[in-house]
Amino acid sequence: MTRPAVLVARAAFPDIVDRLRAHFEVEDNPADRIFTKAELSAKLAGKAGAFITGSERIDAEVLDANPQLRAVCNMAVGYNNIDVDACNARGVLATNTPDVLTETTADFGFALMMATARRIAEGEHFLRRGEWTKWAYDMFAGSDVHGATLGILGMGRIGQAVAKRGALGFGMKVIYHNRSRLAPELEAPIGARYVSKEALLRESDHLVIVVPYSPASHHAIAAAELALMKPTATLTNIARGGVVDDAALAAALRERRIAAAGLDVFEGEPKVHPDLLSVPNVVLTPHIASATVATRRAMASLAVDNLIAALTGAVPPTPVNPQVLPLKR
Ligand code: 8YV
Repeated sequence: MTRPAVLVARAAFPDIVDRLRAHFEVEDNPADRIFTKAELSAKLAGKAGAFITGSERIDAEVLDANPQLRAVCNMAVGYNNIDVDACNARGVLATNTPDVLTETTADFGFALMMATARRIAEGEHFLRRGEWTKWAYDMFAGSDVHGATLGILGMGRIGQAVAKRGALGFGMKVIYHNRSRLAPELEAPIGARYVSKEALLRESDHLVIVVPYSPASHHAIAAAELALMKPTATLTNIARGGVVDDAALAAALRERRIAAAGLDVFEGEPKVHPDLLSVPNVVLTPHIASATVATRRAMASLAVDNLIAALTGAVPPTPVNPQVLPLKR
Protein backbone atom coordinates (compact mmCIF):
# COMPACT_ATOMS: atom_id res chain seq x y z
CA MET A 1 0.00 0.00 0.00
CA THR A 2 1.39 3.43 -0.88
CA ARG A 3 1.91 5.75 2.02
CA PRO A 4 0.09 9.08 2.15
CA ALA A 5 2.11 12.10 1.10
CA VAL A 6 2.39 15.23 3.23
CA LEU A 7 3.86 18.68 2.73
CA VAL A 8 5.95 20.37 5.39
CA ALA A 9 5.51 23.89 4.08
CA ARG A 10 8.25 25.61 6.09
CA ALA A 11 11.57 24.64 7.59
CA ALA A 12 11.14 23.19 11.06
CA PHE A 13 13.25 21.21 13.54
CA PRO A 14 14.62 18.37 11.32
CA ASP A 15 14.42 15.72 14.06
CA ILE A 16 10.74 16.57 14.63
CA VAL A 17 9.94 16.62 10.90
CA ASP A 18 11.68 13.22 10.67
CA ARG A 19 8.93 11.71 12.83
CA LEU A 20 6.61 12.20 9.87
CA ARG A 21 8.85 10.06 7.65
CA ALA A 22 7.95 6.92 9.62
CA HIS A 23 4.36 7.26 8.34
CA PHE A 24 4.33 9.37 5.19
CA GLU A 25 6.13 10.40 2.02
CA VAL A 26 7.35 13.82 3.09
CA GLU A 27 8.05 16.79 0.85
CA ASP A 28 9.75 19.36 3.02
CA ASN A 29 11.17 22.83 2.51
CA PRO A 30 14.53 22.96 4.30
CA ALA A 31 15.49 26.09 2.34
CA ASP A 32 12.44 27.73 3.96
CA ARG A 33 11.18 29.40 0.83
CA ILE A 34 7.91 31.28 1.34
CA PHE A 35 5.50 29.89 -1.25
CA THR A 36 3.17 32.12 -3.16
CA LYS A 37 -0.44 31.02 -3.03
CA ALA A 38 -0.10 29.37 -6.47
CA GLU A 39 3.10 27.58 -5.40
CA LEU A 40 1.48 26.38 -2.17
CA SER A 41 -1.48 25.03 -4.14
CA ALA A 42 0.88 23.27 -6.55
CA LYS A 43 3.00 21.84 -3.71
CA LEU A 44 -0.16 20.46 -2.08
CA ALA A 45 -1.02 18.45 -5.20
CA GLY A 46 -1.31 14.79 -4.21
CA LYS A 47 -0.80 15.56 -0.50
CA ALA A 48 -3.17 14.18 2.14
CA GLY A 49 -1.98 16.59 4.80
CA ALA A 50 0.19 19.58 5.48
CA PHE A 51 2.28 21.01 8.28
CA ILE A 52 1.89 24.76 7.95
CA THR A 53 2.61 27.95 9.86
CA GLY A 54 0.85 31.28 10.10
CA SER A 55 2.53 32.31 6.83
CA GLU A 56 0.56 29.81 4.74
CA ARG A 57 -2.99 30.74 3.90
CA ILE A 58 -5.42 27.87 3.40
CA ASP A 59 -8.63 29.11 1.79
CA ALA A 60 -11.45 27.75 -0.34
CA GLU A 61 -9.45 28.18 -3.54
CA VAL A 62 -6.47 26.21 -2.23
CA LEU A 63 -8.80 23.51 -0.87
CA ASP A 64 -10.75 23.27 -4.13
CA ALA A 65 -7.51 22.90 -6.07
CA ASN A 66 -6.58 20.05 -3.71
CA PRO A 67 -9.68 17.95 -3.01
CA GLN A 68 -7.46 15.09 -1.74
CA LEU A 69 -6.25 17.22 1.20
CA ARG A 70 -7.58 15.94 4.55
CA ALA A 71 -5.69 17.78 7.28
CA VAL A 72 -3.90 21.10 7.70
CA CYS A 73 -1.88 21.28 10.89
CA ASN A 74 -0.80 24.74 11.99
CA MET A 75 2.33 25.35 14.05
CA ALA A 76 0.58 28.25 15.80
CA VAL A 77 -2.23 28.72 18.26
CA GLY A 78 -3.82 31.45 16.11
CA TYR A 79 -5.43 30.07 12.96
CA ASN A 80 -6.69 33.12 11.12
CA ASN A 81 -4.56 31.89 8.18
CA ILE A 82 -7.03 29.01 7.78
CA ASP A 83 -10.56 29.48 6.48
CA VAL A 84 -12.18 27.09 8.96
CA ASP A 85 -15.65 27.39 7.38
CA ALA A 86 -14.16 26.34 4.05
CA CYS A 87 -12.47 23.38 5.79
CA ASN A 88 -15.73 22.39 7.48
CA ALA A 89 -17.62 22.52 4.20
CA ARG A 90 -15.08 20.12 2.66
CA GLY A 91 -14.52 17.85 5.67
CA VAL A 92 -10.90 18.98 6.08
CA LEU A 93 -9.42 18.92 9.59
CA ALA A 94 -7.59 21.98 10.88
CA THR A 95 -5.43 21.80 14.01
CA ASN A 96 -3.49 24.38 16.05
CA THR A 97 -1.02 24.41 18.96
CA PRO A 98 -2.73 25.79 22.07
CA ASP A 99 -1.38 25.57 25.64
CA VAL A 100 2.24 24.71 24.82
CA LEU A 101 3.03 28.38 24.11
CA THR A 102 0.88 30.11 26.71
CA GLU A 103 3.48 30.82 29.40
CA THR A 104 6.29 31.64 26.96
CA THR A 105 4.09 34.08 25.08
CA ALA A 106 2.93 35.66 28.33
CA ASP A 107 6.57 36.05 29.46
CA PHE A 108 7.31 37.89 26.24
CA GLY A 109 4.18 40.04 26.43
CA PHE A 110 5.15 41.10 29.91
CA ALA A 111 8.75 41.77 28.86
CA LEU A 112 7.57 43.85 25.90
CA MET A 113 5.19 45.79 28.13
CA MET A 114 8.00 46.47 30.61
CA ALA A 115 10.44 47.46 27.86
CA THR A 116 7.79 49.84 26.55
CA ALA A 117 6.92 51.39 29.92
CA ARG A 118 10.58 51.75 30.92
CA ARG A 119 11.79 52.90 27.48
CA ILE A 120 14.46 50.22 27.27
CA ALA A 121 14.78 50.17 23.48
CA GLU A 122 14.86 53.96 23.20
CA GLY A 123 17.59 54.09 25.84
CA GLU A 124 19.59 51.39 24.13
CA HIS A 125 19.41 53.09 20.72
CA PHE A 126 20.51 56.37 22.32
CA LEU A 127 23.50 54.67 23.95
CA ARG A 128 24.51 52.86 20.73
CA ARG A 129 24.36 56.15 18.82
CA GLY A 130 27.00 57.48 21.24
CA GLU A 131 24.68 60.18 22.55
CA TRP A 132 25.06 59.32 26.25
CA THR A 133 27.27 62.06 27.61
CA LYS A 134 25.71 62.83 30.99
CA TRP A 135 23.09 61.77 33.56
CA ALA A 136 19.89 63.82 33.55
CA TYR A 137 16.99 63.77 36.00
CA ASP A 138 14.41 63.05 33.33
CA MET A 139 16.48 60.99 30.94
CA PHE A 140 14.22 58.21 29.59
CA ALA A 141 11.90 58.57 32.55
CA GLY A 142 9.03 56.22 31.87
CA SER A 143 6.12 54.96 33.91
CA ASP A 144 5.94 52.38 36.69
CA VAL A 145 4.70 48.90 36.02
CA HIS A 146 4.34 47.78 39.65
CA GLY A 147 1.11 48.94 41.21
CA ALA A 148 -0.21 50.29 37.90
CA THR A 149 -3.46 49.27 36.21
CA LEU A 150 -2.95 46.46 33.72
CA GLY A 151 -5.64 46.29 31.06
CA ILE A 152 -6.07 43.09 29.08
CA LEU A 153 -8.06 43.00 25.85
CA GLY A 154 -8.84 39.32 25.18
CA MET A 155 -8.79 37.27 28.37
CA GLY A 156 -8.07 33.82 26.95
CA ARG A 157 -5.27 31.54 28.09
CA ILE A 158 -2.46 33.96 27.22
CA GLY A 159 -4.35 37.00 28.56
CA GLN A 160 -4.88 35.23 31.88
CA ALA A 161 -1.20 34.26 32.04
CA VAL A 162 -0.16 37.92 31.46
CA ALA A 163 -2.67 39.04 34.10
CA LYS A 164 -1.29 36.53 36.60
CA ARG A 165 2.22 37.93 36.14
CA GLY A 166 1.00 41.47 36.68
CA ALA A 167 -1.22 40.78 39.68
CA LEU A 168 0.89 38.28 41.56
CA GLY A 169 4.38 39.44 40.60
CA PHE A 170 3.99 43.21 40.29
CA GLY A 171 1.00 44.10 42.44
CA MET A 172 -0.89 45.43 39.42
CA LYS A 173 -4.64 46.05 39.40
CA VAL A 174 -6.06 43.92 36.59
CA ILE A 175 -9.00 44.98 34.46
CA TYR A 176 -10.05 43.17 31.30
CA HIS A 177 -12.50 43.11 28.46
CA ASN A 178 -13.41 39.95 26.63
CA ARG A 179 -16.30 38.51 24.63
CA SER A 180 -17.41 36.78 27.82
CA ARG A 181 -16.70 37.28 31.47
CA LEU A 182 -14.40 34.80 33.23
CA ALA A 183 -15.77 32.43 35.85
CA PRO A 184 -15.45 33.92 39.37
CA GLU A 185 -12.90 31.25 40.34
CA LEU A 186 -10.60 32.49 37.55
CA GLU A 187 -11.12 36.19 38.34
CA ALA A 188 -10.66 35.92 42.11
CA PRO A 189 -7.01 34.80 42.46
CA ILE A 190 -5.81 37.71 40.32
CA GLY A 191 -8.46 40.20 41.44
CA ALA A 192 -9.41 40.71 37.79
CA ARG A 193 -12.30 43.09 37.14
CA TYR A 194 -14.42 42.76 33.99
CA VAL A 195 -15.05 46.18 32.43
CA SER A 196 -16.49 47.57 29.19
CA LYS A 197 -14.08 48.14 26.33
CA GLU A 198 -14.44 51.87 26.84
CA ALA A 199 -13.57 51.64 30.56
CA LEU A 200 -10.63 49.41 29.68
CA LEU A 201 -9.25 52.04 27.33
CA ARG A 202 -9.87 54.93 29.73
CA GLU A 203 -8.50 53.27 32.89
CA SER A 204 -5.50 51.18 31.72
CA ASP A 205 -1.99 52.38 32.45
CA HIS A 206 -0.63 49.48 30.42
CA LEU A 207 -2.93 47.90 27.85
CA VAL A 208 -1.95 44.47 26.52
CA ILE A 209 -3.78 43.12 23.47
CA VAL A 210 -4.18 39.36 23.31
CA VAL A 211 -7.39 38.98 21.31
CA PRO A 212 -7.46 36.55 18.33
CA TYR A 213 -7.76 38.12 14.89
CA SER A 214 -11.10 37.82 13.13
CA PRO A 215 -13.16 40.18 11.00
CA ALA A 216 -14.80 41.21 14.30
CA SER A 217 -11.47 42.22 15.87
CA HIS A 218 -10.11 43.98 12.76
CA HIS A 219 -8.93 47.44 13.87
CA ALA A 220 -10.46 46.91 17.32
CA ILE A 221 -7.92 49.55 18.31
CA ALA A 222 -8.05 52.46 15.88
CA ALA A 223 -8.06 56.27 16.19
CA ALA A 224 -11.29 56.48 18.22
CA GLU A 225 -10.10 53.88 20.73
CA LEU A 226 -6.62 55.42 21.04
CA ALA A 227 -8.26 58.77 21.74
CA LEU A 228 -9.83 57.30 24.90
CA MET A 229 -6.49 56.21 26.37
CA LYS A 230 -4.48 58.17 28.94
CA PRO A 231 -1.63 60.23 27.47
CA THR A 232 0.67 58.37 29.88
CA ALA A 233 -0.59 54.91 28.83
CA THR A 234 1.30 52.23 26.93
CA LEU A 235 -0.12 49.71 24.45
CA THR A 236 1.41 46.29 23.80
CA ASN A 237 0.22 44.05 20.96
CA ILE A 238 1.20 40.37 21.04
CA ALA A 239 -2.01 39.21 19.31
CA ARG A 240 -2.14 39.72 15.55
CA GLY A 241 -1.43 42.47 13.10
CA GLY A 242 -4.69 44.03 11.98
CA VAL A 243 -6.20 44.11 15.47
CA VAL A 244 -4.50 47.50 15.81
CA ASP A 245 -4.69 50.15 13.08
CA ASP A 246 -0.93 50.68 12.73
CA ALA A 247 -1.23 54.02 10.90
CA ALA A 248 -3.52 55.41 13.60
CA LEU A 249 -1.19 54.09 16.30
CA ALA A 250 1.88 55.68 14.68
CA ALA A 251 0.04 59.03 14.57
CA ALA A 252 -0.97 58.73 18.26
CA LEU A 253 2.63 57.91 19.21
CA ARG A 254 4.08 60.73 17.13
CA GLU A 255 1.68 63.24 18.69
CA ARG A 256 2.25 61.73 22.17
CA ARG A 257 -1.46 61.08 22.58
CA ILE A 258 -0.30 57.87 24.24
CA ALA A 259 3.16 57.46 25.77
CA ALA A 260 4.55 54.39 24.03
CA ALA A 261 3.80 51.08 22.34
CA GLY A 262 5.35 47.63 22.13
CA LEU A 263 4.53 45.65 19.01
CA ASP A 264 5.39 42.07 18.14
CA VAL A 265 2.83 41.81 15.31
CA PHE A 266 1.99 44.06 12.38
CA GLU A 267 -0.60 44.50 9.68
CA GLY A 268 0.85 42.90 6.53
CA GLU A 269 3.97 41.61 8.34
CA PRO A 270 6.84 41.07 7.70
CA LYS A 271 6.28 44.53 6.21
CA VAL A 272 6.06 47.20 8.92
CA HIS A 273 4.22 50.47 8.47
CA PRO A 274 6.95 53.05 7.70
CA ASP A 275 5.47 55.55 10.17
CA LEU A 276 6.11 53.07 13.00
CA LEU A 277 9.76 52.84 11.98
CA SER A 278 10.23 56.57 12.34
CA VAL A 279 8.65 57.17 15.76
CA PRO A 280 11.01 56.70 18.72
CA ASN A 281 8.50 55.69 21.39
CA VAL A 282 7.75 52.21 20.07
CA VAL A 283 9.50 48.90 20.70
CA LEU A 284 9.34 46.70 17.61
CA THR A 285 10.01 42.93 17.56
CA PRO A 286 9.61 40.48 14.64
CA HIS A 287 6.74 38.23 15.84
CA ILE A 288 8.85 36.30 18.36
CA ALA A 289 6.57 36.07 21.40
CA SER A 290 6.54 32.26 21.28
CA ALA A 291 10.20 32.01 20.26
CA THR A 292 12.04 29.99 22.85
CA VAL A 293 13.71 26.81 21.68
CA ALA A 294 11.66 24.67 24.09
CA THR A 295 8.35 26.23 23.08
CA ARG A 296 8.99 26.24 19.35
CA ARG A 297 9.95 22.56 19.64
CA ALA A 298 6.77 21.85 21.59
CA MET A 299 4.70 23.65 18.94
CA ALA A 300 6.35 21.76 16.05
CA SER A 301 5.96 18.50 17.90
CA LEU A 302 2.26 19.09 18.59
CA ALA A 303 1.66 20.00 14.94
CA VAL A 304 3.39 16.75 13.91
CA ASP A 305 1.37 14.74 16.47
CA ASN A 306 -1.80 16.24 15.03
CA LEU A 307 -0.82 15.39 11.45
CA ILE A 308 0.14 11.82 12.28
CA ALA A 309 -3.06 11.25 14.27
CA ALA A 310 -5.27 12.83 11.62
CA LEU A 311 -3.96 10.64 8.81
CA THR A 312 -3.66 7.38 10.75
CA GLY A 313 -7.20 7.31 12.13
CA ALA A 314 -6.23 8.31 15.67
CA VAL A 315 -7.72 11.25 17.58
CA PRO A 316 -5.70 14.45 16.96
CA PRO A 317 -4.77 16.14 20.26
CA THR A 318 -5.78 19.69 19.38
CA PRO A 319 -8.31 19.94 16.55
CA VAL A 320 -9.81 23.32 15.68
CA ASN A 321 -12.85 21.77 14.01
CA PRO A 322 -13.39 18.35 15.66
CA GLN A 323 -16.83 18.21 14.07
CA VAL A 324 -15.23 16.91 10.83
CA LEU A 325 -13.87 13.86 12.69
CA PRO A 326 -13.62 11.00 11.94
CA LEU A 327 -12.13 11.96 8.57
CA LYS A 328 -14.04 10.15 5.86
CA ARG A 329 -11.28 9.71 3.29
C1 8YV B 1 3.77 31.68 15.72
C2 8YV B 1 1.74 32.81 16.80
O1 8YV B 1 5.14 31.86 15.84
O2 8YV B 1 0.98 30.77 17.68
C3 8YV B 1 0.69 31.82 17.15
O3 8YV B 1 -0.50 32.12 16.89
O4 8YV B 1 1.46 33.89 16.47
C4 8YV B 1 3.18 32.42 16.89
O5 8YV B 1 3.39 31.65 18.03
C5 8YV B 1 3.37 32.10 14.32
O6 8YV B 1 2.02 32.15 14.14
C6 8YV B 1 4.00 31.16 13.29
O7 8YV B 1 3.20 30.07 12.98
